[in-house]
Amino acid sequence: MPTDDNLQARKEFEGFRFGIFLHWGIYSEYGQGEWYLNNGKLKQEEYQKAASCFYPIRFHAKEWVRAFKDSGAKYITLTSRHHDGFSMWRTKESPYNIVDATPFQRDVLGELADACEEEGIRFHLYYSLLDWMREDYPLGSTGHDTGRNLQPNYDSYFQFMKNQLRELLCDYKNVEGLWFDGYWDHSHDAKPFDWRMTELYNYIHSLKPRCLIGNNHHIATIEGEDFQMFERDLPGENTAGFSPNQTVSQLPLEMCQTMNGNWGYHVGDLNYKSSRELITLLVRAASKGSNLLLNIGPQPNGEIPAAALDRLKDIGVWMRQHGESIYGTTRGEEYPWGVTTRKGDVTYLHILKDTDAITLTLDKKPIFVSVPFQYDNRRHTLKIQNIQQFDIIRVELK
Ligand code: FHN
Repeated sequence: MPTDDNLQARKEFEGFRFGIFLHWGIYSEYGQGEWYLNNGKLKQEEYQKAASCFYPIRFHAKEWVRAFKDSGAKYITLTSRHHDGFSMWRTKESPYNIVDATPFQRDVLGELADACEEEGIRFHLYYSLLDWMREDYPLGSTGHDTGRNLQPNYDSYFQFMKNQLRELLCDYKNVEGLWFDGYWDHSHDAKPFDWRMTELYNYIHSLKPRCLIGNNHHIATIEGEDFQMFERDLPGENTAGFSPNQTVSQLPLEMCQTMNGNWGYHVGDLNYKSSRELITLLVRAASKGSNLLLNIGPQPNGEIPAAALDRLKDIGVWMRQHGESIYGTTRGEEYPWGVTTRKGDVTYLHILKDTDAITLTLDKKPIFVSVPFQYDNRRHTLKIQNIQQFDIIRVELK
């Protein structure tokens, strides 16, 4: 049973509608995305050398967080440890971490946690369930060529994860959400693999009852989860092919998407979606009752790529003007011309397609419409003309 605190946290999370996802680690140095250890078939000794020269001289947690805040984002989700097993905080559980293994020696996770606290931004953490480096992690479908001497022992690996999660939740006071990933690594096992997720969730909630747990497992929600996530897809759509069996639950929803084509920094990927495309995605997500967790892959020198900053600025300008139609809204409807979002008796019409006029059947009489309109009392239809793509029309019902 979720506590009252937890239910309150879920409600607040649902109202946020916009967050920033950060994939940052030593993989960023290779500039080949966060799967480079696996995809490049590197041996761990070679790959790990990147730690000994990780020195992001231009990293300023406050500048990052201010840029996210100005974009209108209400929370961030940082990769605390991705599949390469490198921990972005001062963990006692492994020397392979940002403080002990790099010349930088700074706890970037802690600095971002503090900056978020100061700026009033919610702080969530991504945590990989799978590990391409540890010998005790029972090998799944990935990370076969990293050259470790495998000694699978899930009890020991499970304990390691619990210890790390305890550090994250107890040493950094403002961690309000955990975003698990990698569960799918064992989805093709001949004998079903028991991740002991419910046990892990109970442990997390025993440490911090209001902590919001989500898992990118691409299946229906598991007991103990507090929000449901969809990778590269609006809830209920399966265009990316990750989630054919993922039904939409009653939990708060979140979809994640990249700004370009990669999660981690990729030096060759300048194929960024336009600001307009990203804003449209945010609107569509809100209309599905979902948050958008928009990803950025920071550079190895500690800077946010300029193309990402440009888009954050544009989104911020739009959110300052139109945020009312996004924050705290509930699921709306989809129409040939666009979508709607709702807040109580107010419906926001987001015109996403090139259209001159729209006609809408309402279940109540409008008492206010932000543009000239005609209302047919008999048919209960609202007609609006002379509209333009990307207009937002506020309709208040009696
Ligand atoms: O393998 C990861 C990937 O690197 C990235 O973190 C994404 C984010 O949704 N999740 C996994 C793929 O499903």
